[in-house]
Amino acid sequence: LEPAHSFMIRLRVPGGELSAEQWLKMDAISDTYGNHTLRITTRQALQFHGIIKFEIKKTIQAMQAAALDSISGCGDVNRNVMCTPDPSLSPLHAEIFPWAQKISEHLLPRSRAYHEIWLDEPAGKRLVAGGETEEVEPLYGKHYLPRKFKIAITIPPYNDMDVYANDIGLIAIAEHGKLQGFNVAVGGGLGMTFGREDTYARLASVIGFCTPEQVLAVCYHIVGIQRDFGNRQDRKLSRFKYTLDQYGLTWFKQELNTRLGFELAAVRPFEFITTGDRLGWSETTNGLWHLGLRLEYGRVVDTAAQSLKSALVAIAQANLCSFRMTGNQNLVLVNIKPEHKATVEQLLKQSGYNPDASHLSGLRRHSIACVALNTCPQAMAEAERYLPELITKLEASLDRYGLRQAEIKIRMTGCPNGCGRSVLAEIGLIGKSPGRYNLYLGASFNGDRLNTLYRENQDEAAILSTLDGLFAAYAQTRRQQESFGDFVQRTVLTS
Ligand code: SRM
Ligand code: SF4
Repeated sequence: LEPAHSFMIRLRVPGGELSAEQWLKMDAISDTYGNHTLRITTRQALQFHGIIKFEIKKTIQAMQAAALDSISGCGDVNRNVMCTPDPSLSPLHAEIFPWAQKISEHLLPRSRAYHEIWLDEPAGKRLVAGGETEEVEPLYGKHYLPRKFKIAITIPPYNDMDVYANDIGLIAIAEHGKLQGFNVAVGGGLGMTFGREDTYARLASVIGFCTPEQVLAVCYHIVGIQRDFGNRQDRKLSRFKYTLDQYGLTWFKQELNTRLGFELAAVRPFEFITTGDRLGWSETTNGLWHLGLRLEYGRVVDTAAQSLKSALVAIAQANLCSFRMTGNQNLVLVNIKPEHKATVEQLLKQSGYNPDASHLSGLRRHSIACVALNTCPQAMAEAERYLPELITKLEASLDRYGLRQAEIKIRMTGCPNGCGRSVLAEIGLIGKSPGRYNLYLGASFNGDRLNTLYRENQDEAAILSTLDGLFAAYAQTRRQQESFGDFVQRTVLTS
């Protein structure tokens, strides 16, 4: 008898949008085939854990019945394309948001293998070039990319997509209320491997500007360059960031311009203020309301204390909104009519969930944790299951120094792969072994500076004591408006 192997399946959801009907169908999958939880990821997708091998096919077919798929959720291809999901962040949002879908579609593999294997599509619909019998992949070719590839779109002044963490970051530029195009940033990637000094996190470099009409070609050819020049000998060095650093940005820009047949224009000015989500109610000019909900690391679950999963089902059943997942593992309920606001709020409150995030500390509101134990095979330490408890202990320090509402960004991952983007946190904790973490400090609040390794292999007591000292100093000697990351950078890391 074969053991009941259990799998994780990741949905592809460009921009993180699900209709109420799709939400209900995904919720049903989690109960029928999964572990009764939905897990919103740091790339605005949805994961199902605990899918038994014999039920993978049924799960994928249930996704298809909701017009959703798992194509490029994983693998050496372009992954889920992210876009700022909250319509209240810009009047141009409705114009920019569909680009996530368009870019995702443009860069999808053309193979019908997924449809044949999982959806019982008859063989024969394959793409074959004149006389060939083998399938042809126009972009990915025979061997696909050397490694995964990631794209995100963000709308300044919000950097809620952590755009610099992506292989391609697209920064929307508007002038006089009209979308002009996108600044293009290349070569971001956060993964590192302990013991391999030649691996490192790198922020994307902003290299130019393209119009909306050019953006599909720009993305396509950048992916093509990585396909042709990326390292295929060593997977630890195969991300696009290493290709760029090996060949240099000047070479890369020339190669891109040649493939495009035009030059990228000069970078346009922009400014980022935060990587956080807007929580709570906000209204758009069309009179519709949006409710940003802070979730505990993306896990949608019913517990003894709180039945949020059921409340979201009730909201979806009444068709009161659409659902948009954020890159901070949160959820925005969008397009709520004014007359439905009270019902939405009541359903959430009845479930034990308080939609007013101001009762949470600033540290908790700005926290991210990756999945880690017990489903992630790479995890060396806890993250999602432990960070809430660690924050409770840190809140005692914050209270001591009057910092409960201070907006400080903390992120934890169970290993240095960086799924919770901990190297972009003001306080970053990266798991080394059970109960022990490397402590990184000093990233910027707006996501444009990485942090620095401060202490290695720290247990909880050491982490609490180090941070207590730093919080005390921050409360006493910070400059006006100085973020915790900037403070630590100025007083500890560079002094
Ligand atoms: Fe990730 C691998 C979870 C975002 C860098 N990531 C994994 C795997 C599949 C573990 C594995 O190799 O078997 C994790 C599954 C855990 C589980 O039990 O579910 C996993 N990654 C996640 C998610 C679910 C974290 C979360 O808590 O939300 C995120 C899913 C995103 C999505 O929807 O597509 C997730 N992963 C990221 C990010 C953040 C981002 O993209 O903004 C990064 C850092 C950015 C980057 O790519 O550089 C990231 N994941 C990695 C890496 C390191 C890649 C590298 O360049 O070295 C791995 C390992 C690998 O690829 O070999 C990895
Ligand atoms: Fe797993 Fe490491 Fe990613 Fe966390 S950072 S989900 S432990 S691979």
